[in-house]
Amino acid sequence: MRDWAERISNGDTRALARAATAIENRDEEATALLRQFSARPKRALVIGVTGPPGAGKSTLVDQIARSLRIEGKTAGILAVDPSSAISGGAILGDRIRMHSHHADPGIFIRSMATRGASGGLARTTADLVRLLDFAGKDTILIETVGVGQSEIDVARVADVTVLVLVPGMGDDIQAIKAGILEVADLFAINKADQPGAERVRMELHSAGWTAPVVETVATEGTGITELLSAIRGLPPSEKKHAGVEASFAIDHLGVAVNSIDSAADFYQRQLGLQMTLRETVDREKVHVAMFPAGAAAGAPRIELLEASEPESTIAKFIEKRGPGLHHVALRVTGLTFVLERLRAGGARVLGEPRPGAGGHMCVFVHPASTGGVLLELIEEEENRI
Ligand SMILES: Nc1nc2c(ncn2[C@@H]2O[C@H](COP(=O)(O)OP(=O)(O)OP(=O)(O)O)[C@@H](O)[C@H]2O)c(=O)[nH]1
Ligand SMILES: [Mg+2]
Repeated sequence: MRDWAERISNGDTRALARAATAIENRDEEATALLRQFSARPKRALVIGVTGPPGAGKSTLVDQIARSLRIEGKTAGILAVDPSSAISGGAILGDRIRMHSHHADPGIFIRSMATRGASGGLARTTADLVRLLDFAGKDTILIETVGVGQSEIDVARVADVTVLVLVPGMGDDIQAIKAGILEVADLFAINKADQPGAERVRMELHSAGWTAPVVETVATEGTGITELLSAIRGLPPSEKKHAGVEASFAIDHLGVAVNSIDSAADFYQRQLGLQMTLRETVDREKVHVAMFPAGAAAGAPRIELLEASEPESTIAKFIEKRGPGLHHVALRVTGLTFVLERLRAGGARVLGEPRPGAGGHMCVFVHPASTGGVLLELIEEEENRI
């Protein structure tokens, strides 16, 4: 496994391709591999390119990659098509159009047909970005077709998102799906060789959009240098962090106790809370009892934790610090993005999210990063993006 990661970081294209496939398939070995990437802060510039079908996104991405190569930089390209059931026409087209790069080891291209799973798409994309970053790609380009929520999710993975528009859209700008214009940090009016580019620019302006506008003719490579410098002129980290709209709620407070029975006496009999769950989790070597604080669905809970075996982490915790607050668990929407942000900020995220009891994903953050308490982040399946 260490070997595999090393080969990837040394630029071994076959090891990289194999890893990308493992990540797409959510293989177990992919999780182990991703864990090895977590320690390293992200270095690549991630550019999202989105827009309506046929706007010229692939041609533009191809040209940007070409420009980067001339500068001596490497690139990773992820072409994401959330609409295609199987390998659709667009993806195939992309393959053919991008054929010119095939012999170049400085460019790695991966097409993803995603079968409508918008949530998984964002996660896989984020993981592939981490992979390409680890592989040392200087710039990562993500192409998505403008169909709605999926590219809004994908845009969150990107540092900078370019929305590709074309002449002739005019008033149609108003009709572009809600939320898509908002993700744009930059507008590229492509096919500027055709009449009407100025009209699009005016429409954007009069609709109150203030992001920079660059005109391009992707087929001829015109405007690419301007586009790249506009992208680089944006402050990516600020944008990215502002763009993440995660939401949080307290899920539970984990309390390490010597004996659930005696602690339950307080919570149940004296305080009057209901015990809704009592079980032993063998993997964690703990007995668990849950007490919702309130009757509403999703009410925060008190979780009592008792060691079921001497070498349980709960036993060690009590030995070191005595019984008491062991962890705070927050329920999160947008875990993928929260983790990206935490890692970028250097927080000690303990491994990769893994399935917990009840179909949710959870991951821990070390107390050294949180001000002294172990933090558990939980994402419910239905909220996953
Ligand atoms: N005239 C003109 N045609 C362009 C330009 N850029 C792209 N095209 C053409 O537009 C068509 C679509 O280009 P693509 O790059 O495949 O567009 P796309 O947005 O990736 O398309 P999908 O991925 O299918 O949504 C192709 O025939 C391109 O040659 C341009 O600047 N001017
Ligand atoms: Mg395309």
